[in-house]
Amino acid sequence: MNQNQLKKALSKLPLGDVRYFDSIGSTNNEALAWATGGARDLSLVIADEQTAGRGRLDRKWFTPKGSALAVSIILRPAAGEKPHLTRIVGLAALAVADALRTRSLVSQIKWPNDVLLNGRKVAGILVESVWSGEEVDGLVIGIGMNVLKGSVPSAELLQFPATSLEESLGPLVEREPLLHDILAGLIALRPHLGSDSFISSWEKALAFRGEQVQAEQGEGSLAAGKLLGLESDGSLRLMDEDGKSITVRFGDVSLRPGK
Ligand code: BT5
Repeated sequence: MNQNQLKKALSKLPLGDVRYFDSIGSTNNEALAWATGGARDLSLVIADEQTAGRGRLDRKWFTPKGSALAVSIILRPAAGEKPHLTRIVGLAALAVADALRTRSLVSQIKWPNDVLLNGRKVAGILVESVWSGEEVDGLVIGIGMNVLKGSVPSAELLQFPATSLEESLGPLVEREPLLHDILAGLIALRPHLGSDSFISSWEKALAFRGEQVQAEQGEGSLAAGKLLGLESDGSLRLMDEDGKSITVRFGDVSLRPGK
């Protein structure tokens, strides 16, 4: 990643501080430590390569050198945002989807934390919190996106098929303006986090809406039903075959098309 180009691309955004690494274990780990140590709102950790990138639980996220976007955004939630922190993963996913839309790509959000292009995962999001006593004092939004083909892991490493932007846009996709657009989208959408229109935009962007899905939770428990939409906290609403409503809460949920 070209650091001068990166600086230039981000220079007009109202960011905190920016730390860039050619290679790092995990940008989220660096950002969590920095947030605990007092990083300002909208500070960023960006890396060209991650050697220990993380997904949810102990899953791995692959970020090979020179081909992907790996960024962690630190937020210091304002008092008015604190009741809506479960929506932050939606904020990040919508910001990614908006940046893709400006490149004429229609993506979908596979609830809770994946962005799909042509039914394949192009980006994953990992939101983590820093606590001060009983209060969330900081959030780290980690976004990993496959830009060039070389960033897509081989199929045996994946639970869900993956793709890269290159597969839709060709090899000339630049990471710096892409990151700019994701951040600009997130900053623009953030004041609407608590609104009803935020939830309806998120719902509209969901993959499998109106279709049968299976949501596998933690130790293998399975909820199945038609995907209706979202609760106001961002939980997923399904309807089972008896017409009964099911709420799938955040956590380690994997969504798949149902039968
Ligand atoms: C995620 O977890 O999708 C969240 C990924 C967040 C990554 C970012 S990169 C910047 C920041 N720093 C970090 O250390 N993490 C964040 P989950 O839903 O648990 O999905 C993980 C699964 O995605 C893995 O088990 C693989 O099957 C698959 N996977 C790993 N690398 C991938 C890639 N590059 N593209 C598509 N799928 C991938």
